[in-house]
Amino acid sequence: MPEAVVSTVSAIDEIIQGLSNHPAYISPKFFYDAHGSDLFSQITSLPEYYLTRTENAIMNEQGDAIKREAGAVSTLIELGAGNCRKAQALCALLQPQRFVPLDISEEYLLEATADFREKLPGLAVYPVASDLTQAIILPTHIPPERRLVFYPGSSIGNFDPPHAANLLRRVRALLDDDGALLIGVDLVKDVDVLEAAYNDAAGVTAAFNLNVLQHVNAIIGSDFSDDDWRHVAFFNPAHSRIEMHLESVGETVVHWPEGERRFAAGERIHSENSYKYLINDFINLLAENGFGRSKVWTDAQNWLAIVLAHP
Ligand code: AVJ
Repeated sequence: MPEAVVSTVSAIDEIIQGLSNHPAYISPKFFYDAHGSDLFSQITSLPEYYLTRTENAIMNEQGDAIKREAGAVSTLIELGAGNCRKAQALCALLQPQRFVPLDISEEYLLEATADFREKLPGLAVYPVASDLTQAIILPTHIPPERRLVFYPGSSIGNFDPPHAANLLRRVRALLDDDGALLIGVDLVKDVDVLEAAYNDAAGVTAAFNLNVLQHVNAIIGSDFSDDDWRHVAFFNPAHSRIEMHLESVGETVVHWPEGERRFAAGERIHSENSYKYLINDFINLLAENGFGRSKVWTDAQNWLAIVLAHP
């Protein structure tokens, strides 16, 4: 299969702009080339990465309640669908007529879709390669009635609060008044638990973080070498977010065809924010952005919440 291509003009410009900035940054959406998506899938079963298993446990436990609250669903739309495994269970529960998975990694999405169609034959699946920082465009034949947008995994945490608000408004605009949003959000908790989830002993998160440099090399033709960088992740309480960075081991110059960037030893590239919410703040964010009525389910430790939000 050919390498998935996000080498649009906007991706190239965006990466060069981020690398030229002080401090340098790379958007976390560039983690997800096919290899990055695969590494993320491995992260979801790490012992330290409580998010996925906690969310799955809540979904399994609250299946009946979710079904009751969601009512009849004609189209399930999943944002950041990845391997589409969460939606398989949700489709079995809610029995929609069609499933529209959106993901930034086209190659990975098409593979996941093939697997999904084998497991749930009968269901119409329309995969859409889509960058959620841009306008969300669905195939025009998807009826507007009774849509459920599913945004699991606390991926909303990648957006800073104003951008999260903007995304929620754009999701609201996809829905009729009979639609709903089912969203997973990671909650503030003990710092040691949070930091362990992003510094796993097996080093998969480090490999995931470093892989973004290879993806950037493929997009802009730069010469990042893994050996020059190390993974750094910590909780920043002032912003209530996990931050991931890539830290230059020594002094390094990174070149690309039309430019370069010098990094001092210890200088960092900011590669991800993962916001952690207080549940009430998140409910308020929903309410301020078009979702006035919310139902919340959480686990016994209050580590993660699943919210069903109605317009
Ligand atoms: C996919 C954004 C929810 O923030 O936990 C996992 C990505 N980064 N380990 C997260 C991620 C490092 C993940 N999200």
